[in-house]
Amino acid sequence: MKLYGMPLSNFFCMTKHTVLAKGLPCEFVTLRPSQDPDFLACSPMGKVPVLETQFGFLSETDAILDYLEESFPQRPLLPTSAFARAKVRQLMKVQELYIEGPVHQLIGALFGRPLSEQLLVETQPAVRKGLAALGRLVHFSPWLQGETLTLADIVVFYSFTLGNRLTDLVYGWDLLQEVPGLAAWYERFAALDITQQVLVDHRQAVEERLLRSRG
Ligand SMILES: N[C@@H](CCC(=O)N[C@@H](CS)C(=O)NCC(=O)O)C(=O)O
Repeated sequence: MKLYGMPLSNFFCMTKHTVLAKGLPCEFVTLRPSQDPDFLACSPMGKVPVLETQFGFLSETDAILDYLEESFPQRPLLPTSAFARAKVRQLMKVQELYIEGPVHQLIGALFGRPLSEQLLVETQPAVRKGLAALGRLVHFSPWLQGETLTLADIVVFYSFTLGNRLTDLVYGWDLLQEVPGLAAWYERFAALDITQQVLVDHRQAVEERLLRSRG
């Protein structure tokens, strides 16, 4: 397999972490998103990450993670019961739609672009609503939904990693303080060997991007 994307992308980091956690043979190829027709044939929206499999190309992180879990059930990242699996997916969806979605609107801050007053005013309450929903779904025992680390931990962690950088830049706001237990869980996940490996490149890419936007 080959995984295409760039370390700056939190979605790429989620997918890379999953591949490494499962111990799968995979080449990581640095590639930027693009609207080039050749790339659109592999990723219909021109986004990264993209996974190249023996059957063809796959984009959209949740679809890629599902494919990896179903194809390589060793070192499982989803629980066994259908209901527990659905709860993991529910949490991933809440993060994607109601936290990542609004926070991602602030991405211009990383590129030194001005953000509109309306965006600044509307984003914070939207994110607070998403954080409150997340708070109703997590247990921190010690992972988000129980004793076993799941895809939800991976997705939520990297979403907050970039998201918190953005809200800190824009509002001086630490999202991890909004849900009791979230900051301690974040530190626990950040200490994992695989996370450290993925974060090295991600943090460097974020700092380089910020330097360029200020330069
Ligand atoms: N819904 C997509 C989102 C992926 C995404 O937004 N990737 C960004 C990089 S973090 C990208 O490719 N952006 C380029 C674009 O939006 O054209 C997924 O789940 O994979």
